[in-house]
Amino acid sequence: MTDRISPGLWRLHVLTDRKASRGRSHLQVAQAAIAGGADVIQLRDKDASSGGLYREALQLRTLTREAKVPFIVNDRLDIALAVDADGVHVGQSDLPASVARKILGPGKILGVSVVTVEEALRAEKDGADYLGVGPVFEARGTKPDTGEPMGVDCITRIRRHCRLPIVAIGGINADNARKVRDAGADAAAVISAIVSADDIEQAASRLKRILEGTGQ
Ligand code: 3NM
Repeated sequence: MTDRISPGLWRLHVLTDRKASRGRSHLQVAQAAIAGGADVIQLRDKDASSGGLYREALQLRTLTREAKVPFIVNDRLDIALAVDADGVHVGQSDLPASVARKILGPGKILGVSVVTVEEALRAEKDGADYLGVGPVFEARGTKPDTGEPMGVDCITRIRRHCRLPIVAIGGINADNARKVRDAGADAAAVISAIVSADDIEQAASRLKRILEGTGQ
């Protein structure tokens, strides 16, 4: 694995979301986010047909390969494998992490969403490379089925018990990104504050600098 494919070094995960992107395609969003410094692009589309998602994933694979940016597919292990993505991200109600790891093999990245320390430890045992932790702040605009915001304490708690990189998610923007960093998160995964911005590149660049600790 190259350094580029080391989740512990990633600071800004940008997740695509068709509905939040104000008419821009996954490809347009990803291009602008990469120009702004996104460390990893995650394709997330819960509504697309398999054929449609495959074609968009292929476009993102070409883009991210040329840009040397890792590419993760949310939930759809079949699509991740079909386009040779760098990995897959699964939630607690998706394919179990242990099964995803078995199918992916050892060379791909596996991210797992967790809320509790128990889930975090199980994900680690099941072969996760990083943990998605959230919702830290209110996120029901982009994930209607998500739970109550847990605040940054959930990051601190999981950080104390688990060594895997923590990627905070849920309502993260330029005003609160510093809090998740200070709480011990290695990275943030962001949808609306980036994909809904007038200038996606600028929004990504600002968040990246905050997460790196070089800007505000
Ligand atoms: N997962 P935004 S919250 C995709 O809590 C997702 O696991 C969450 O979008 C979780 O940056 C969320 O717009 C949505 O709040 C994040």
